[in-house]
Amino acid sequence: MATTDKTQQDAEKLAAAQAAVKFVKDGDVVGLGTGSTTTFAIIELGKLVKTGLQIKAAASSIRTEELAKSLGIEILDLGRLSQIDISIDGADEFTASLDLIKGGGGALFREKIIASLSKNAIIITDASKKVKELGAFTVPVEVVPLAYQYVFDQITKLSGKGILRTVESQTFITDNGNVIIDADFGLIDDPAKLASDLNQINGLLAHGLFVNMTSKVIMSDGADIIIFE
Ligand code: ABF
Repeated sequence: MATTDKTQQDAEKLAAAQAAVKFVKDGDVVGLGTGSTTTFAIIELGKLVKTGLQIKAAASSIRTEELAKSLGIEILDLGRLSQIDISIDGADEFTASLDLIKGGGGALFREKIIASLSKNAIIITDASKKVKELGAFTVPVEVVPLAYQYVFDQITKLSGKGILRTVESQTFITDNGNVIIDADFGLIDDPAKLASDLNQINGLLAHGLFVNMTSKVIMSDGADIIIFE
């Protein structure tokens, strides 16, 4: 049973992050995800850069970019990259077949671009993220505001129950100026099919189903590092 103790959970996140950064080599272009687990990895990379590791990075959010720069990690323009050697990111849920739900942190669009560019896409998690079937966590969907109602209605037609994401009663706006609908589809027995259906919706910029995009998931359960690949 995964721990709910924050100290234990942070220890697991750190252990997974430390295991992941071992895969980063001199000269790599590194994709940096967003979230508390990835923050541990970025801090570890910052330490390695200070001791001579030569890397450049692409960031999946403004907050990740600011953290990386503050640690002396050189940031490249994501929009000018045609390949990333290795990326390290978190997830909200993952299955043994490496299907993920991501986007709880609101950075899913740039995270998906980074994952799409990555030769080696590594996901790091504590034990609480492993599930048998995706869907207990709602699927974040980034929507261009002009298409909000249309996309909302299309999600409903797919039997999803959508809720506009707010933070302290204010509509959440992504780094890209869009909004997020958190869509509850219940347990998802065919993530690839749902991902394909969502991809057809005009005005839907990105969704949080990451299917066939992950090289390995590195999970810590507090005692061991377990690699799913
Ligand atoms: C990010 O990591 C998001 O896609 C996901 O929502 C988040 C998980 O955050 P945390 O590591 O804080 O649990 O990549």
